[in-house]
Amino acid sequence: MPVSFVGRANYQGKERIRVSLLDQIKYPADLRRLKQEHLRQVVQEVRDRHIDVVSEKGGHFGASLGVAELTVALHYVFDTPRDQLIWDTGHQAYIHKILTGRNERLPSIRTRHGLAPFLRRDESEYDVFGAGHAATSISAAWGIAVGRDLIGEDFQVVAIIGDGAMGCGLAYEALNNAGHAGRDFIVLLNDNDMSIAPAVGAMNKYLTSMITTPAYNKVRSLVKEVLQRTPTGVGDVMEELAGRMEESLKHLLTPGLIFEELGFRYVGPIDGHDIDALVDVFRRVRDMKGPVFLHTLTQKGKGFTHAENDPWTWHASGPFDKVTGKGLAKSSGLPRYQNVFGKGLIELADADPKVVAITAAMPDGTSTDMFQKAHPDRYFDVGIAEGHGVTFAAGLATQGIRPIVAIYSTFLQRAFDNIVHDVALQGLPVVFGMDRAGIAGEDGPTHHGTLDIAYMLSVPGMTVTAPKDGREMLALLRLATQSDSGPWSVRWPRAPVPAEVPHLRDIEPIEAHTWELLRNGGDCVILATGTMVLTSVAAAELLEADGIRCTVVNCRFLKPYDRDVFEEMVRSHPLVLTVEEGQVTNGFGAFMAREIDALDLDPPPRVVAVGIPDQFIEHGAREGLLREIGLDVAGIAARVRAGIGRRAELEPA
Ligand SMILES: Cc1ncc(C[n+]2csc(CCOP(=O)(O)OP(=O)(O)O)c2C)c(N)n1
Repeated sequence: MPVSFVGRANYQGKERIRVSLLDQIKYPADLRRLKQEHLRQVVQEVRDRHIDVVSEKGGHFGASLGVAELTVALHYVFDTPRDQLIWDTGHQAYIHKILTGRNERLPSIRTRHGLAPFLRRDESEYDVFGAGHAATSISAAWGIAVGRDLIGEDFQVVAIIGDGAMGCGLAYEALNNAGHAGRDFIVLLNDNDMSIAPAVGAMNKYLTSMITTPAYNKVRSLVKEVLQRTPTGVGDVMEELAGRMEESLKHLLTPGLIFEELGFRYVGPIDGHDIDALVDVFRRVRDMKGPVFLHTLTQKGKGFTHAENDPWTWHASGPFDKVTGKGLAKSSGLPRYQNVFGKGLIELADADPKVVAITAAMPDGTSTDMFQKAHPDRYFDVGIAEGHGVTFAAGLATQGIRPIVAIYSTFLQRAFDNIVHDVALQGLPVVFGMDRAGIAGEDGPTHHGTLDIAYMLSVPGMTVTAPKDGREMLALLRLATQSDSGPWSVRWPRAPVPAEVPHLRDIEPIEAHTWELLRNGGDCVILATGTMVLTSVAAAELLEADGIRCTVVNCRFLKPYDRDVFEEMVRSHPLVLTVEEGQVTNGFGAFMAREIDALDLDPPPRVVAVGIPDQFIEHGAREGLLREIGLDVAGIAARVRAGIGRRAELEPA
């Protein structure tokens, strides 16, 4: 293997010249050939590499920096991929990718055909379990451990989970199920006191108190001191004794010890940036029997000053200047939907004291952080607990409060039963504001919001809406908070709004359940929804040049829909094209086809449903992905042309 020299100015100010170790590591087996004393340098090099790539390409940032030592030590001590590491969520796995055969391709991460943004079983045998949504790691690792025992294998299984994800109920369901079974299995808690935003909730307080209890820390250092003074010959016995002493005192002095009560052997807290301590502890834990809960403390953003000082902002980043930390991405000029929502939400709450906002650990992603500043007493971050957030909203609604639940479309999938059972079945007026609806872009299939139209349409009593622009989004939200017709959903994309949006007070009201006729033409009617409305208008303009005349209707209410306009349209056009930025199976098109069929028209119009095809859509830039699946101007125009051609074929001459 060629040896190269790394000589470059360090952005932290120091000049270094040294032989690169990372150049000699393609897979963890190469790492394991190094002496332990070299690991510090490896950690520095993987951090530098991560900073270099994300500063140029953008991506998830602070979490990987925080687990640099953990990642190096895990692959150093455990026999990966035979031993199986299950990373939670996967946003912190860039350094894991660097060390597992993907360093060269790292700059392609999040781009079409490039490395996946999170973890993918089909990308690497080291990605044991795919992820993107939080808190699945312990359940999956437990399944892997049980599967291992059933087939008589003997490898180690380690779930690595953050303290933010530990705020999610799923993690406790898994601990509760796994702890008392006695199987070999390790849960590694990476505790950095942060989710994307500061971690919230009682478990977070519990973990913090465990670390900061002065009596506990005093006992720990006392035990360490006794150990260090012990002559080597007596070491083993003393170590054992001291270990037991520490355990007993810990029981006395730390609050709760919830993990021990759940059946795990608790080890920690350990400094997650002390590579030697990690290697040592991992070796011991690897050889322990039964379930172990290992608690490490890390700093999110470690090694990059800007991120250390502001880990919230640096959870993820666009390209940036490594010295100043300033972002390099150009903005489109128009605000993003999420910002328009954030401002509108404040105005809604200013006007109505009953309006409150709920987020599930995504205050900035949903722009509810703006609301928090304006109305702190009416803002609730429930942590990564979407199901709980929805049922909590249902409880609030029983008291006359008007909750707006701001959760990404994809994460709201977690709460489907809560939507059905706790909200809709009781007809409670909860408003679901779904950001990242449709194609989310670089975050890929775990984050695209492709299913919400289908799942919301399937819920009896749910008013399902999709605005064509930011202005209409605010008007729909206002109407939703004023309505007494039970639950509402409003969806919007991860994109800039198509036009500037005035203050809510200057936006004209919309009448409930009405559609909007935008263009007239006799050859075809396009029933367009949400983001596809303006695209459909542009497609109709394109077709006009070929002599094909299309009516375009803005179907902002998907359910209940505008019955009068619907009947008029489907009776007067030979071709009905429905267009939605949502999964086409069971979506708006399928719903409309059924409604048209029920009219029993003779002759019936031909119905073409255009939407996201029945497959998982990969990661990449949003515009490119929309083009690929035919949800752009040319794609919609092509479907109209094909529909008209096919109809002509079927008609008798
Ligand atoms: C179900 C779900 N909800 C929300 C998110 C968005 N999300 C991604 S990472 C993250 C924070 C995770 O915090 P933690 O587990 O402590 O990891 P850290 O980033 O601190 O390393 C959140 C909320 C998600 N991925 N999945």
